[in-house]
Amino acid sequence: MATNTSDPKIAEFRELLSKARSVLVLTGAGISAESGVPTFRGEGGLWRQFNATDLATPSAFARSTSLVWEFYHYRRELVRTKEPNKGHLALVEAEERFEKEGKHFFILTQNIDGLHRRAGSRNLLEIHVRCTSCGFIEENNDSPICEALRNRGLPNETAAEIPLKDLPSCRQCGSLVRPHVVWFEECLWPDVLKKINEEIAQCDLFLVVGTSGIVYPAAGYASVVAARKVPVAEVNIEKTPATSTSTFYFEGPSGELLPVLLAPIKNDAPSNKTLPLKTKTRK
Ligand code: BJW
Ligand code: ZN
Repeated sequence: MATNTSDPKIAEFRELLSKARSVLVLTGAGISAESGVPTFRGEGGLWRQFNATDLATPSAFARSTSLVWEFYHYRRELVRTKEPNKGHLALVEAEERFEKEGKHFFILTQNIDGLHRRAGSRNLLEIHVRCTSCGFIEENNDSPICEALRNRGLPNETAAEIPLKDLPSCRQCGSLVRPHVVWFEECLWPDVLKKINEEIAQCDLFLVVGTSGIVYPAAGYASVVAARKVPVAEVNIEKTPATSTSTFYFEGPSGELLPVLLAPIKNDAPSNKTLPLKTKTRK
């Protein structure tokens, strides 16, 4: 169904947005899909024969350190070549506008591709490696991160294991470092959890963009917010478990939808933009 900013559901959402005092946005891998970053699930989600649950775990890192580092090296190098898309940029513009109006706009991302930060969004935790021995955390933008990983990690080839001593090491104590991300079976850091809970408790509009909604704890946030009777809007190219509890479901690519959904209501709204989009509102 073709639609634009005068589509009733989009207009209703935009009206709510214009009145909101505290907007929380949860983004997942889908927001970066139009930048060319593969999502975890679906097409392009597998790396070699593995999926995220096989490799993004402390036990996989302990057992197959070289393999897990190859996986992260591949993704790390890939995202360096990608640029933020119109969805990331629409969020930056909305954040700036809200701040100017003395209102609150916060992005909670599950992504580690850095594209929100590169687009200009603030309030993002961007830390890259952590020492497995002394715990030192370092932002590391080296390419490759170590010589042994140069030209490694290609999805279609299997290579010899890299000895631990040649994998990325701590600049403080020389021990092995790991990606500083939350793996399966690990809890989010307490300070991050505290901030998330504050944002969830205070938001008066929740926008969920490009996440499959199956990995907890993030998968539970839409229903927690909906239980407070706060409107939840979902943007996704397909339905997810969150769709049934969402007030609005906007079906389509976030790079096309977010600029329309988040555009200012007065003057410069792109009101004649036409999109291939299906919308529905749930009561
Ligand atoms: C578009 C689009 C476009 C495409 N426009 N949209 C059994 C039952 C319930 C829970 C568990 C269980 N067993 C274990 C658990 C807990 C586990 C979990 O939830 N597992 C599930 C698989 C069931 N969770 C955890 O372990 C978490 N920790 C925890 O719970 O601690 C307590 C605990 C301690 C000890 C034991 C057990 C529990 C931690 C989870 C950490 C997840 N980390 C990862 C990897 C991060 C590092 C890395 O990047 O490598 O985070 S997993 C991976 O999934 C990544 C993502 O952030 C996360 C979510 O994925 P996301 O972003 O939603 O991407 P996709 O690919 O799934 O979806 C893309 C979406 O975009 C799709 O919907 C598309 O349609 C859409 N899309 N193009 C708009 N253009
Ligand atoms: Zn160290």
